[in-house]
Amino acid sequence: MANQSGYHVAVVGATGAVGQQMLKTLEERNFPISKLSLLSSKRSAGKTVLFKGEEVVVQEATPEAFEGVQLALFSAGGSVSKQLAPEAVKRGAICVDNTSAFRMTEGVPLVVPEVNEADLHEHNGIIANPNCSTIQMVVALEPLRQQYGLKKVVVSTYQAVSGAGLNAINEMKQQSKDILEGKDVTPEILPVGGDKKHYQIAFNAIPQIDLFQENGYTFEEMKMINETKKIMHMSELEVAATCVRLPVETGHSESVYIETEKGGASVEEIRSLLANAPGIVLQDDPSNQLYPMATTSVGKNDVFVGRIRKDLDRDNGFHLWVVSDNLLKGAAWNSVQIAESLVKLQLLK
Ligand code: NAP
Ligand code: 3JM
Repeated sequence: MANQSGYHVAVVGATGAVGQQMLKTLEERNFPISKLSLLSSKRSAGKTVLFKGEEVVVQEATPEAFEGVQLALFSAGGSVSKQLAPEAVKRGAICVDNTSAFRMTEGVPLVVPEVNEADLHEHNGIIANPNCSTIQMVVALEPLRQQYGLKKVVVSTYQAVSGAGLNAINEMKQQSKDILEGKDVTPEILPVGGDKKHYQIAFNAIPQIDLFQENGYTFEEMKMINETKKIMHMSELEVAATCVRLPVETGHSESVYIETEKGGASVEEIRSLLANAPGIVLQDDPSNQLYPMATTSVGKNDVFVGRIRKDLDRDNGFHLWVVSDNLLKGAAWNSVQIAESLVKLQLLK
């Protein structure tokens, strides 16, 4: 697809769960695109995908496919990014990478525009998009950090299957149907495609997302811990995470406990602070049973916050419930938002 004004944009992993939302978001935001290259593995090369009513043919992602590309949005897994993002940079592109491949690499900005947009100035061609669970949490934490200072964060997640890709969504749906029909099921994907064992996700809760590390935490939990410190420039922040997969199609929920530096804040003050913060919608009215839920976050770019309570034992302790569409603010929207920031800051040539 080509027209006169805008940038040559490549979407790597265009046929995937994130890639599809990336295209929808680029279309909705009317991002300035002069040429669009849709890239995937050999399996999908030749298929067509609709963008702004036009059929675009998907090509295999190769180093040569990045000739002339100015902006490349990667969401095709870490190994694809490790192999192809440097090839895209070599050819003059800026890459916004949705995988964990470069997030903790020094010199690679890890950006959530509501929190650390200015870090984009220091890029060397690759900008990392954080993990979905990290993004929605730091959007909620940043206004609290600015106002009260932050000492400690303890988070438990309730994550949707769409975060594990299209195959995981299909596995949950098929399993649910089979179980309701009294059939046996053979889990093949969740909790992690590449691990030794697989467990039923339908009607279940699995306390494993990504592979276990030597310290007993999973990689998803370590992503939340390390990425939060990097994005907020707070290596001293105490962070602990427990990540759980639920049979929810889309929308990650998080129970977040924080301890602030300054004590004495009231729930009302925190509500009004968050209600006026960028990227946040406050949904917190227990008397009317108003609180955020996965289903009501679907299709929205915002981070929803509710259930704000003061800890019963600590004056500087607060509990929050944070929900967002994991494929939008957690992935596609944050990436396109980074691209819009690059344009605004005149960093995209
Ligand atoms: P998905 O639904 O399984 O889609 C995977 C996409 O990658 C497809 O377009 C697939 O193309 C493409 N792909 C696979 N192997 C490839 C290869 N060797 N070369 C080129 N393209 C290849 O997965 P998803 O949920 O969209 O996630 C994709 C990646 O995005 C994940 O692996 C992860 O790293 C990242 N992600 C990040 C977040 C976040 O928190 N920011 C959230 C979710 C995912 P085919 O159609 O040809 O198979
Ligand atoms: C979300 O490389 C892979 O197999 C992708 C694993 C993955 C990641 C990751 O580590 O990049 C699946 C789902 C993520 C993520 O965003 O951290």
